[in-house]
Parts: sequence; C-alpha cells; structure tokens
Amino acid sequence: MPTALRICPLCEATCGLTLTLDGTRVTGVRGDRDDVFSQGFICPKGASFGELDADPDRLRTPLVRKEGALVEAGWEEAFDLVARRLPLVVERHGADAVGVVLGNPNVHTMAGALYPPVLLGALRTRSLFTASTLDQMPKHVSSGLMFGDAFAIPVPDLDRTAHLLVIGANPLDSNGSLCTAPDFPGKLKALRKRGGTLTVVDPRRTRTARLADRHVAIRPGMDALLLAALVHVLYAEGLSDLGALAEHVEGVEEVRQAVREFTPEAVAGACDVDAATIRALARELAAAPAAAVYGRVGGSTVAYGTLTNWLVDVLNVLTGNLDRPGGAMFPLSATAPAPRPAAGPGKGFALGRWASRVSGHPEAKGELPMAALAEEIETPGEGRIRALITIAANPVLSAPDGDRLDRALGELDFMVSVDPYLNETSRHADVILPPPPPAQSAHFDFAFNGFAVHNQARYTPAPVPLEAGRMDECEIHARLILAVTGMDGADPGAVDDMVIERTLAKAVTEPHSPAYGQDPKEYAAGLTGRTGAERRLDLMLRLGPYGLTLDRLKEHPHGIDLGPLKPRVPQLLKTRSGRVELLPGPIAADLPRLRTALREPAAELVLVGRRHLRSNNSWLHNVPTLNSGTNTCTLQVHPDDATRLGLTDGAPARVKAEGGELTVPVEVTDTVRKGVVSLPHGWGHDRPGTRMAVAAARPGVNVNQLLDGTRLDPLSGTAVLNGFPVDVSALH
Ligand SMILES: Nc1nc2c(c(=O)[nH]1)N[C@H]1C(S)=C(S)[C@@H](COP(=O)(O)OP(=O)(O)OC[C@H]3O[C@@H](n4cnc5c(=O)[nH]c(N)nc54)[C@H](O)[C@@H]3O)O[C@H]1N2
Ligand SMILES: Nc1nc2c(c(=O)[nH]1)N[C@H]1C(S)=C(S)[C@@H](COP(=O)(O)OP(=O)(O)OC[C@H]3O[C@@H](n4cnc5c(=O)[nH]c(N)nc54)[C@H](O)[C@@H]3O)O[C@H]1N2
Ligand code: SF4
Ligand SMILES: [Mo]
Repeated sequence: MPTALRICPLCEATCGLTLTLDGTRVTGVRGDRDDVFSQGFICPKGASFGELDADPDRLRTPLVRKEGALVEAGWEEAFDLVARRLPLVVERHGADAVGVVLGNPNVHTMAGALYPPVLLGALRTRSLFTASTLDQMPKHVSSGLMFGDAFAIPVPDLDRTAHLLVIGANPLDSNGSLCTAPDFPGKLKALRKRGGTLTVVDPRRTRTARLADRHVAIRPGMDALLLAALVHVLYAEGLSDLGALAEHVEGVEEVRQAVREFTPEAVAGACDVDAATIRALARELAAAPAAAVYGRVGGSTVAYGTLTNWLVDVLNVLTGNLDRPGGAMFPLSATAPAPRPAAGPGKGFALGRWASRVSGHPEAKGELPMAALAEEIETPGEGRIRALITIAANPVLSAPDGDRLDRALGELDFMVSVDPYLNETSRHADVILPPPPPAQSAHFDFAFNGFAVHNQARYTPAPVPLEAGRMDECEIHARLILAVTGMDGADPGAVDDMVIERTLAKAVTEPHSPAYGQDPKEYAAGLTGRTGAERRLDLMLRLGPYGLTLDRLKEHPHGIDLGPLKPRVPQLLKTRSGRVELLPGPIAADLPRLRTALREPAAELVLVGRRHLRSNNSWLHNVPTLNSGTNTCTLQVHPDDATRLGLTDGAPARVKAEGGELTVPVEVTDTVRKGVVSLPHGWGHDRPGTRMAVAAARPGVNVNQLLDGTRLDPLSGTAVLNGFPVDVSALH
C-alpha cells in the first residue's frame, strides 16, 4: 500500500504521521519514525486521523440559506451570495458592523495563518474576536509588555532543563501548549531520568501531577499570589541571580518593592499552600543548575491571568533562566522575519488603544474579548455588529453563555462560516464554506514552529488530491477575501500576489533582509510553488533567518533540523527601552487588585476544567473511537465534598452559577482537591439543526453556560473559565 506523510493538525505537538492510503482513503496511521522532530511519536488522536478524515458528517459542498433552511449549493453561488450581502452591511453600517471570529483550528491550518490577516486588513473592522481571549491572551500581553513583542513567548527548554515548575498545565493529556513538543510525556520522563525534578501546581492530581516529584494542589485562581510569594522569597533570601541577562533588564528593584507584601505567610491561606512549601519551591527553583517555569491554561483563564503570566517570566528572569539553555528560551522559526542585526529601542507594545463599544473593554493585540461578542451583536447603536464571519470557531460552546450567543447569532443580518461541520455555531450561518478533510490539505506549522522546543522546519504537501467538488481551504479564504472586497470571481492567486508584492516592496528596503536592494519583480518571479500559498511559504522561508526555500524543504520530506534553541536576547527585544521591562506600568497598576485577593474569603466550591487525551475542544466528539470510554462529560467531585453535599457517584447533580444551571452526572474522585469540582468544556451537542450524529448521540453539557461573560482578566480581556464559584446540589 502506498504511504504519504502528513503533519498532524490535531494538537500543538505537530507530530509527523505516516498515512497508509488505499486510493484516496486513509486506511492506516503511524508515527513517522524519520520525522526530525517527532521521531515516530503518535497519540490516540493522531491515530484516529483516518476516521476523522472520512467522517461522513463532514460537509462536502457549501451550504446556503434558502427560505430559512441550509441547502447544498455550488461554490460560485455561495461566494456570489457573500459578495452581494456582506459589502451592503459595510456600506450601510460601517466597517465595524462586520465582526470576525477566529477559532482555534486556524493555528492548525496553512490557510488560517496566511489569509485572516489579509481579510482583516481588507475589512478594516475593529470587531475582531478570537480564541485567544478564551486562552493565552494573558501571555501575549505579559510578553508584549515585558519584551515589546506579544509573540516573544519563551518556552521551557525541555530537553536540557534540570527543573521544571508547571503552573496549570496538563501536557500528559493536552500534549502541551505554547510549548510545541512531540512526546511531551517522554520528555518529562527523560527529565526525571537524568536526575532533574518536576513540580506541578494544579488543583487536580492530573496524570502530569502523578509524574511529578512534587504536586502542589493549590486553590484555583490563586497562582499569582503563590508566584508573587516565590518572587518575594528570591529577594528576601538573596537567591536572585540574573547572570548574563542582568545588563538587559530594568525594573529589578521596582519588582522587589512591588512584591513586598506577598510573603509566604501572607499568601498561604488564600492559596491553601503552607509557607514552608512556598519557600521550598523558591529555593529549589533558584538552586537548580537550569530551570524553567511554565504556565498554561490553568494560570491563564483566571481572574489574575496576566499577572500570573508576568510572574512566570519574572521568576525565569530573576533566577537567570530566561534565554539560557535549559531555561526558558525563545524559539526561532524558519518563517519568522530575519532578526535585526543589532539591538536597540523598539516600538513597544500598546494596550487599550481602543475599547469595546458596549462594556468598554480595552483591546488587546487588536482584539476584543470573546466574552463580549454577544452584547456587541445585541446592543443597538453605531458600530453594532450586524454581519459575522466565523472561521474555524465554535463560540456557542467555547465562550461564556452560549445560549445568549446562540440567540444573538440568530439576530444577525448575515453570517458566513468557514467550517467543515454544521454545528452549534455554523447552524446560524447564511453561507457555510467547508474546507476539505485534512488528508487533502498541505501542511506547514506557521504558528507552532514559533513555540517549538527545538528549531526545525517541515512541510507536507497534501497526501491525497482534492476530491471533485472540493476547494482547498487556502482558496476558500482567498475567494472570501475577493468576495468581501468587491472582486468576486477574480483569480484567487491575485490575493497571494498582492501579499508577495507588498512584502517584497518592504523587504528590499531593509538592510538586514536577504532581499535587500533586489528588484522585487525579479525576486517574486524566482519564487517556486504550485499554489499561491506555496509561493508565500517559499517567500517567507527565503526571507527567514535560515535562508531556506520551499524546494529544500520538499527535498527533506521528514523535515530539516535547525538545532537546539539559542539565546536571542537582546536582538529579540522590542520594548521602548530596548531592555526587558520587569515591571511594566499596566502590570504595576493591576497589583492592588491582587492585594485584595489576600483578604477575600474563599468560595466554598469553585469549578475548574479538564481536558481528556482523546478530546479537542468542541469538535472531535464526532469521531466514534474518541468519543468513548473515559472521555466523558462528568462533574468530578472530591469524596468529602460528595458526602457533605449528599452526592453519589453516577447520579445526577445540579450545578448553578451566575450564567445558568446544568444537570450532569457526578464522578466521585479524590483527583480533585477539596472545594473544587471539575467539568470539561466543548460538550453540549444537543442543539437542534446540527449535523454531527455521533456527538449528538452523546451530547454532554456545556460548562460555559455557567458563565455570564462578566468575569474577565481586565488586562487581557480573557474570560475566567477556571476557578469560578458554583453551587452543587443533588438531584433527587
Ligand atoms: N470552559 C472552558 N472553555 C474553553 C476552554 C476551557 O479550558 N474551558 N478552552 C478554551 C480554549 S484554550 C480554546 S483554544 C477554545 C477553542 O474554541 P474554538 O476556537 O471555538 O475552537 P474549537 O472548539 O476547537 O472549534 C473549532 C471549529 O473549527 C472547526 N474546524 C475544525 N477543523 C477545521 C479546519 O481545518 N478548518 C476550518 N475552517 N475549521 C475547522 C470545527 O468544526 C469547529 O467548528 O475553547 C476555549 N473554551
Ligand atoms: N486532548 C486534548 N488536547 C488538547 C486540547 C483538548 O481539548 N484536548 N486542547 C488544546 C488547546 S486549545 C489548548 S489551549 C491546550 C491546553 O493545554 P493545557 O493548559 O496543558 O491543558 P489543560 O488541560 O486545560 O490544563 C490546565 C490545567 O490547569 C488546571 N487548573 C485549573 N485551574 C487552575 C488554577 O487556578 N491554577 C492552577 N495552577 N491550575 C489550574 C486544570 O486542573 C488543568 O489540569 O491543550 C490543547 N490540547
Ligand atoms: S500528540 Fe498531537 S500532534 Fe501528535 S499525534 Fe497526537 S494529536 Fe497529533
Ligand atoms: Mo486553546
């Protein structure tokens, strides 16, 4: 049987897969042993690639709303409708009346990386909402403020570190996030084998926590206090040593002052972690020959998310671990712009350049909080969203108060969804444009190579040709851009040509660019690639730091190893000072809020999420082998809480919070700490009008219905999805 390679798009680990093909059908999947990065690793999700690819519920043609119902239509008809309806909304109500929602899988497709920036540039709307404000926006904000670049996100140098402190991440089930590492579990085991230590801070005893030398079951939402106390101890005990970084950092004394109140004794009660443990954590971190602090979703989607993410890197800096091998390092992807040769002041990172219309939430990275999408659609007035484009997003399940958003989507004048499924969100669209299954798409990780623990580049062309009637997702995006800009029906390659032209016009004037001084037309003519997307990849590789080309990547189907991570400070810094700014103004201004947390009484019961190895947010529940076994939507409750509340294993409970209430089966387990219950997200597939039979047969409940969208981390606009108070009672 013939085989073909495909990088797995199902999580951030980006494993190389070897697909066995029978014609155009994927009949087998294994890890590609020759992949320079993943070396044969595969997980159950990757192994289900064939089943997912062949899902009979995937849409095969566009759907278009006619007399209220979504019916199959041709591509031309679908784009014509967009071209007729969407520009009218802009004409009548202005650019901001068109909202754009970008969901998670955009970072897992080439189309999602290459075209949405062009679409947004053409629409000139400020009504942009993405999964980032349900996820990692606090990290972008803290990196923007400290390093001057929202994408300068350090990752733990997993292969070389001697000590890893994990805050609110469970890579054994998630396979890692903002830290692209195939076989993350194996890397943690290797760390322990070489004598290193692993500490996990998590209110649940996760599979990752079980692997750790030390598990700290913190009270949810309190990590910023814990980390502030660690910083305090570093100063108080003289354990801080910035090493080679010292000359590039400012604000060290200011941080000392800022954390003065946060002694281990002061935070112990709120965190429910004793002072001796806090001191031990700080001493271990400082004593390790190389260490990294790494925080993810549990430290991000919380009330003090930006402060937590800031403190993670303050600890990395103060222990001399930022930007050194074995510490927290900045990857350098093959498609990143070639670095400036000399360091110097940059433009810095601005926050809150405008605010949302209804609640006045400050923008972050050009985005408004996803939690504010419904009110921006519902509330009359200038700038009200009347048309929406959703790309790879299912906010009805992923964002707070899905019922409200569901109603709001129903009120829109016009909606387009680029999505393979007719689901909870896309069912409101007037036009659904379905991308082909993943075996029919090429892949390059524009996003995740920037967070990879080892520099490398891999490209896998589409393993299987496009089925008749299908359209590549890159072409869908390009045609969508043409349709909304009054160029419907033009050659989609024109979009790519325009981007190439603009990129080169700038590059040829920049002395550090490999294209400096060249003729842009000639340079463009030298690009290779069969499609516009390939040509743009070729250009980015050529202009990138390793001087690669598409042809060279194609000559190395298992990838090109670009070596271990290398120090990048100070070149990488883009702050106005040209240095690492350890106590940025907006952070200092948010610290009084953290001080109030020292005195607030703890809620009796709070809810946190969890991920299952065989899940992926809201859209993999339609794959039978993944939606099975222990991958269930249950409310995990500690035995003591179960006794106190009269709950029994397997029996239904009612969960209530400010956004609504749910009925869900109880699972009694001591893997959650006392005072904490856990419910996974992405479930609740029981709405009418969807076409996902497997998911609908085992729907689960939507945890985000418990939220009303008012709990946000104020600096980043990120929804609080973890650590909010709930009432739980038995249903008799
Ligand atoms: N309570 C709670 N809520 C959470 C979270 C949590 O931990 N707890 N996690 C949050 C996080 S981290 C995230 S990232 C968000 C994710 O939330 P979303 O951004 O909504 O992403 P998904 O749920 O993954 O749904 C993505 C959509 O993309 C579609 N899709 C799949 N593949 C493709 C493709 O190749 N192309 C296109 N165009 N579409 C595709 C799917 O059909 C689905 O409709 O959820 C957030 N919501
Ligand atoms: N199998 C699977 N893999 C996935 C996904 C999936 O849905 N399923 N989603 C993908 C996406 S979009 C993302 S963003 C990543 C996320 O990757 P991770 O961040 O590793 O995943 P989570 O399982 O959300 O881990 C968060 C952990 O934080 C803990 N936690 C909750 N509240 C707190 C708190 O207040 N403090 C602390 N210290 N811990 C807390 C939770 O118990 C949980 O174990 O996973 C990706 N990979
Ligand atoms: S770990 Fe992630 S990238 Fe690797 S096979 Fe599993 S789902 Fe795919
Ligand atoms: Mo995410």
